[in-house]
Amino acid sequence: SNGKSDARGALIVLEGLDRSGKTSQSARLLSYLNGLGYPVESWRFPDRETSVGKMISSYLTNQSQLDDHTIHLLFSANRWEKKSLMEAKLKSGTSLIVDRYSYSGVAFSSAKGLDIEWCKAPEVGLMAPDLVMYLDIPPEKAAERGGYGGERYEQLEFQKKVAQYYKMLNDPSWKIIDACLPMEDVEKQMKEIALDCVVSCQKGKPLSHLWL
Ligand code: Z5A
Repeated sequence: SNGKSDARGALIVLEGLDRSGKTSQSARLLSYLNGLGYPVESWRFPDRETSVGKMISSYLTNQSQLDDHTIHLLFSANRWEKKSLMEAKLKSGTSLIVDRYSYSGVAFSSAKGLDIEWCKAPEVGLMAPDLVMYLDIPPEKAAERGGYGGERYEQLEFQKKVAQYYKMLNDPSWKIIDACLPMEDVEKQMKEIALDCVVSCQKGKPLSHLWL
């Protein structure tokens, strides 16, 4: 390693149930890291702008029906179509804050009853996050926030199952954040953890691939 020329960006993923605060916190992290002078972008999955993303969006808003396996593979394909750009950004030194990733893919589909190993298989080979911050909130509390919209998965009983599957995916890249705390407290914790991660990636922590 010869210092700056090797400096790469960090892949930071935010996961959690619907209404756990991912969108609010990714915006805050973005401006914090930008303010410190780090190149950083905020991404989200599903990316509803691509052609695959449009199919996903139509499914989530109940405008189309798809078999559980089919929609699972579309969510995965939506990550694969962004993989080379993701890798290029990281290698060129840009950090990415990503709202939902493969863990959502596996947790939501297994909660419907699909085999967890089958769900993980199409994710193998995608870029592995350097850090996953899981915004932990009891499903009942999340449901009290801002009211669920009309999208397909926004129901309490289903969110409870998703929470159970998320817990099975916890690995050493995970940090569990108490998402019931006031927004500013959550933000403060997340900033510290994210900055540590960006610094260690800059120092040359190698990139890796799923699943670790
Ligand atoms: N899905 C899948 O099945 N497979 C996959 O591979 C992927 C996703 C990637 C769409 O995702 C659905 O796709 C999602 C999973 C599935 N279904 N569900 N559920 P999406 O990302 O498009 O949408 P979402 O993540 O479900 O919803 P969201 O609105 O983006 O939620 P959020 O980002 O976590 O929360 P927020 O918008 O930041 O906050 C929600 C409200 O709570 C808002 O009013 C805030 O002001 C408030 N809030 C936030 N933090 C706090 C605190 N700390 N205290 C009090 N109030 C707070």
